[in-house]
Amino acid sequence: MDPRLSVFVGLLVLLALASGGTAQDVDECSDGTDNCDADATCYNTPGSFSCICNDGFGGDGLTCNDVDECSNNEHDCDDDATCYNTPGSFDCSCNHGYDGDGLTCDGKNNESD
Ligand SMILES: [Ca+2]
Repeated sequence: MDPRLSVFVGLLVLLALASGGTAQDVDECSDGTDNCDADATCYNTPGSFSCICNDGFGGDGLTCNDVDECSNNEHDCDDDATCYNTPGSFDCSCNHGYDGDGLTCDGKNNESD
């Protein structure tokens, strides 16, 4: 190899190394080297990555905690249902004497009203 060419190639390698990996991005998410919370989703970005808490969880992505929709009043349970907090979500259950899916509850005994 021409000595001038080998110097040129050497400079190119140094430039690639000095550019901080922008030439060849590392996908920390697929590598598993990210430090996202177990309840967060990792998004690879050029030269880095970001962590976003999943739906139903709040936090900075590195630490995510369940949102208690029941105590925060963020649920959409029927007025005649009881809200039960669950990890990442919540359940609605119609109160005794009411039928429905928890989001909509109908009284069974209209004659007792
Ligand atoms: Ca919850």
